[in-house]
Amino acid sequence: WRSSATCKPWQSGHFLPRVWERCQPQNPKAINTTVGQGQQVGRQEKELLEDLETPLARREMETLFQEQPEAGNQYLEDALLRSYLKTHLPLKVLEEVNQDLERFGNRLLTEIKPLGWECELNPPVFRQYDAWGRRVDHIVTCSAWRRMKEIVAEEGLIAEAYERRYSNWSRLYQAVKLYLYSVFSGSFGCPVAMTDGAAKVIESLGIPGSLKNAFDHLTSRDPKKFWTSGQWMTERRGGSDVANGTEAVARKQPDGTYRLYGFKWFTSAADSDVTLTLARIADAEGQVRQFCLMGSSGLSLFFLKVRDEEGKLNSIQVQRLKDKLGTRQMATAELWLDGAKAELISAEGRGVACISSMLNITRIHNVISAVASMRRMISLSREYARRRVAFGKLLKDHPLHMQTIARMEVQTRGAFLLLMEITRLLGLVETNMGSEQDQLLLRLLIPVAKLYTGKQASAVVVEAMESFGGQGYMEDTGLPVIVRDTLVLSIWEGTTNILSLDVLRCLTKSQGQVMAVFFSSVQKKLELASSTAELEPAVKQTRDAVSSLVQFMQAAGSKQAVTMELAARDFSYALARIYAGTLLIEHAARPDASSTDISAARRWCNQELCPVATELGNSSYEAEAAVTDSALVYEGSPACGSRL
Ligand code: UCC
Repeated sequence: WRSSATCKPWQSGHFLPRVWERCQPQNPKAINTTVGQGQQVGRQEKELLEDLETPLARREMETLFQEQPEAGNQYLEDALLRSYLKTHLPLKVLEEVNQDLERFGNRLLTEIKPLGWECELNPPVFRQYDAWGRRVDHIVTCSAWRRMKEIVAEEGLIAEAYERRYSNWSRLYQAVKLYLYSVFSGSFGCPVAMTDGAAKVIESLGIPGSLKNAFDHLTSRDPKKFWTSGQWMTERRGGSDVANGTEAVARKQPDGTYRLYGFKWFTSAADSDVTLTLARIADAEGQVRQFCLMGSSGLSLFFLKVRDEEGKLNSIQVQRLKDKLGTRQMATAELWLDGAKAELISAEGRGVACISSMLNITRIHNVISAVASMRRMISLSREYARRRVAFGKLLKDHPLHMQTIARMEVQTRGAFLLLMEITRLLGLVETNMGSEQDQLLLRLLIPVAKLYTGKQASAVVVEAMESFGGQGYMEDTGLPVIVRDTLVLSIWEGTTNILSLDVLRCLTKSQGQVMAVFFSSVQKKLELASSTAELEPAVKQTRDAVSSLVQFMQAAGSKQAVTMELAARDFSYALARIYAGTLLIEHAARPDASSTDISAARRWCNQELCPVATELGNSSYEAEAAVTDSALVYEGSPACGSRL
């Protein structure tokens, strides 16, 4: 067996055949049991290599074909998470939280992970009629799914954020628990997100008397009392365009309540106890007034219980369950509202503005899931690399394989710090400890983080799946479940383009103030880091990117509106990359930072931090570019050829 040092492809005119030839172990006995750089291998690795040395025929029983990657306590194994908490949390909070997270990490492995898998194996089924032909519209969930609900209450996964025992750090602590929980939740993270969002809406309304009971249930730690909430926003005509797509009508009743009529096309976690939903209020003649017909100004927000005290549906019919690519553990349904009793909870016509605090929370949960999926796939991937032998050595001793995982690691670190930053800001804002600047920054960073991490996660989990070779594609490894359940994250809670446009909206609404706060926050963090010599290149790259972004904004100011629209996605990516780079630099400038913290910051900043500026130079955002885009897309398509 030749060491990798002798295996130099560039010395060969016939790259592939030569590499293959050289990498075939002529004699299994000759497999090197020392790691590339001369380190001794661990006991487990040694056993693995010895096992491979024994000829197949002489092995008593073939116990092992492929070693299963098994990561341990996710909290204990997450160096970045632990160093972040150590850096930011007050000592007393850290001590308490640390103990709880270690315990929770063990519970996840021993109890919650098997439940999550059970949810995958036993997805919900829809039973429309009972044995005697009566319409029951029963969504049957498995016992593991129902147990998940109890665990969410026991662990205070919602309660923690509203009890605020750790003041402004409660939100971050809740987010960390959810981050650890996410991939083992069997998609129960979805109802958790919406429940958190509903509690937030009720809290932001000042917990009115009529909603006090619901708030207590939604934030309860008592499994018997705990309720989950849905978020029924999507109708047939509008997923993104909620304003124009919502047809549901609300009719006022003599007792002041409303009855809702309409069709909800996607209702996630349709087995929830309560929900928030949007509808247009009809006048006394039963008509929806003309000015209310279109646009979000006509939408109002309602709270309703899905079932009555006896468990009967609240004048709701389930049409069918959705057949989804992923998140199959969770029931997503089409629902007819046929006079569902509901309570108006927003001012008339202020439904979208009112539900936006729910959207902001569920978007943060989306970020949590994205980062958690990336982290989990990398953990498994690196464990596998410690056990799997190919071409005579462990995967971890193949530099190209390690480079691939390291690139994913850098992406995940940037995303993780973005997540911590938004939950840190949210904690400050909701305990009245945040400044107006914090509020503005939070408003901007939520859509930025959501859109960016959704895309990152899809790319990273697919890349990580590949690192297991064919095994990554096998259902019973559980890896495809993570991939499937991650792919929805760029769609849920607003697609990448819709959120990019939301970024522009909040720029316009704040008259550019959000950008001033963004730049000043980046600048402050970079200043603090600029004395660390090893970070100089990264600091310079980030400052250059900021200058390019400023230039872009100045240039775009004099262009047509279509320019900003065409640039919206690249612009949002620039914000995400610059801010995440800044956070990585800040983390790497701590006195006790590790060399890997520094490498991560440097590598992140080596990528194109400001994709938008380059594109402006190429005129990709001019009005003519939009015409060319359409021509490119529709070339050869008979339906559109004549129009172009
Ligand atoms: O997918 C769904 C459920 C999935 C399950 C949940 C999983 C969660 C993750 C779990 C992980 C495990 S439910 C469907 C989600 N649908 C969306 O996200 C809709 C996407 N579309 C948008 O976000 C649009 O931008 C709309 C609907 C908000 C645009 O509607 P409008 O009517 O054009 O909105 P405007 O005019 O921009 O905003 C109306 C008001 C404004 O306030 P005022 O009137 O005072 O000026 C906005 O500033 O609402 C305010 N507003 C916001 N405020 C709008 N968005 C926000 C916001 N994000 N934050 C604060």
